[in-house]
Amino acid sequence: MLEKVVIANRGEIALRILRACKELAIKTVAVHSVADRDLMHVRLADESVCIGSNPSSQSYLNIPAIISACEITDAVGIHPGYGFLAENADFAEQVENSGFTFIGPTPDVIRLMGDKVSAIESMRKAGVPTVPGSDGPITDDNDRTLQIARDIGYPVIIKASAGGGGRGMRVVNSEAALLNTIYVTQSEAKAAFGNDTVYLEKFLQNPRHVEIQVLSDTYGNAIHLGDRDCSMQRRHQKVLEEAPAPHIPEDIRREVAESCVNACKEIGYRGAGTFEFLYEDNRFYFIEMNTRVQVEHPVTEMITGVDILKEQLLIASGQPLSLSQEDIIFRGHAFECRINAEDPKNFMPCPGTVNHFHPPGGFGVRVDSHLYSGYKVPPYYDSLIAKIITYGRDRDSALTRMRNALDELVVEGIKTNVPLQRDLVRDGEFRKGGTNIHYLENKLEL
Ligand code: MV4
Repeated sequence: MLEKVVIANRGEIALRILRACKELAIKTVAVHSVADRDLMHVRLADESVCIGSNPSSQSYLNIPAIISACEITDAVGIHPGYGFLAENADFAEQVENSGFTFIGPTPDVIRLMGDKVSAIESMRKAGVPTVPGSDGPITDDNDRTLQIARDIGYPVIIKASAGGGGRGMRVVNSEAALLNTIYVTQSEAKAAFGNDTVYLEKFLQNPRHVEIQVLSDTYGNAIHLGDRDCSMQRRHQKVLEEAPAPHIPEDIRREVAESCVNACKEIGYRGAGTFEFLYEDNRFYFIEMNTRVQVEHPVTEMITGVDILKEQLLIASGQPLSLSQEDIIFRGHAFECRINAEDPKNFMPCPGTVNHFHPPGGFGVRVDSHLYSGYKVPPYYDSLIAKIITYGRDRDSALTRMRNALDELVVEGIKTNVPLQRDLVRDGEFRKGGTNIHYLENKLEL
């Protein structure tokens, strides 16, 4: 077992990593910025190291400082959480070259999935369903490009291979606009990512965002933990997630999940990962893979009983998966509401002191949060302050618990999006299940 681990993150996920380490009797080192001295996990960790000033670039993205903290504390592994350096292949490589364990996939696999053209190609070869498209980079053979788009039919979407998560993409509605849009997307990609490779896909107009959680060990074993629906989003920020994704035929659900397990084996995946799909008209289309633990992992934990953070640590310790696919029993339904320190009307961040925090509780209610009364939300990082997670034997009971949990929740002193979440869980269409990626933005426009 890993003896001591550096937690290279902050906020709720740092606390989540710390709790998993404590269950496995792994010692913990919190690394933090100046403003984050008073974070809950810094108090609870065995040791802590201040690694730099408040901007992320000086602290949570400061690779030499994090590796130095690992060295001076005699830690053996680094957990990157999500965001920051979690999907930075160069970081993973430097961690391993310094003799430490990166708790995640190998640098090669992170790099392969970071390049969307190569990610999609390896998935297609592994039998994962992908979006009809250019099947590789767009070349300078314009006649060929025009023919590909004609065959697929408009609208199409041009995406930067180095983009992802909604960055560097443009929709094209007609042939007249295709070549110019490709040129503009290439130029922007070159400026933003230093890489002008772009690819083309059929543009799906009203899809849902459904993703599959996987776990793989270093011995060629892989399993899936089912799916999550993350369609409720605004400007690529997820707001409310659930597992399982509602109203998907069981045979289609199983087939896509099994294709993900096969892909994990083909690419030599290690650790926890997520396959992102668009889902439209009963079909799944792979778009990207995330090589990290995700914010919304708790909904999967609730319906499977598997502690994903603990599994990450066990896999990184070199242990074979203790669970086989037959051991995974999907039971009930779970929701997660993300609570952000932001203005509920204009979504501007609202840092400040939380004078009073009262989390909800009771059967089937889980709160993943680093908040406490008197905690000061700093202005330097993202505004997620809590995740309210509810579980029930079916979707309705999990949703009833969420309505009640949000009514119990008290966060005073700063503005939060709690009013929006209270409204959403009472929304008629959402209550039916299966709303698409545009639903929230359309609702907010009214
Ligand atoms: C798409 C798409 C429609 N068709 N690809 C946005 C984030 C990035 N992960 C991929 N994205 C999209 N790719 C095709 N071929 C629509 C989106 C999209 C989206 C996807 C998931 C969640 C929210 C979204 C919001 C807008 C657009």
